[in-house]
Amino acid sequence: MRIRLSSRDALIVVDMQVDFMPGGALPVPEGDKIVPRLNEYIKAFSSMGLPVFFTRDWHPEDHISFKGHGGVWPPHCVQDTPGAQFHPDLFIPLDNKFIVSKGTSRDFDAYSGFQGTVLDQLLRERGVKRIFVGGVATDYCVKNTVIGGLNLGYTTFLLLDAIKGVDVNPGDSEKAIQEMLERGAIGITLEEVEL
Ligand code: VGL
Ligand code: ZN
Repeated sequence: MRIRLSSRDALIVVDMQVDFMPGGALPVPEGDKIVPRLNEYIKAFSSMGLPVFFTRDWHPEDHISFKGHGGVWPPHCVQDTPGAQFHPDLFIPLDNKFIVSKGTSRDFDAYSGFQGTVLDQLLRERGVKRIFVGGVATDYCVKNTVIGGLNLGYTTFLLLDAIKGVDVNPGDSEKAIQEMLERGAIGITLEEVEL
């Protein structure tokens, strides 16, 4: 498929934070390996004047998703800590970029960038109809953001060459990809985008 980007497109980069990278608190294996490809997408969208959205997990230190506070995850992406920062090599455009924090309240978790955030409102305000989603983790926040976007009526592209999963159980990421595609997401790679 050939995809020509238009003024109604936006890129969504999911949770490319230090704690989700190898060596972090909740590492996604090879999560750092997708940074160069994501940067290519980011530069392509940005150079065309298209908005780029960066979601981030942004938890209080006693967040409900943490072990000992009712959840299953090790503490991660605690607000204003080094682990919550974006990967240092991730390209963050100066203009037309938006940072969307999620999971910011103690008693509420969000795997989707749309859950409890202004992401949908920001996209709508800009007339965005198609979203292109990459980042981590394929089997959690990427999956839920893609499904959230589909449910809200966005044409949703899954960037197959710019996602990585946790795979708590082997095969989780592959299953997540199949589910996203079955629900209507369109899987693409950068080669299919006309630059
Ligand atoms: C995520 C587990 C816990 C994610 C966030 O970004 O995929 N996974 N919090
Ligand atoms: Zn989290």
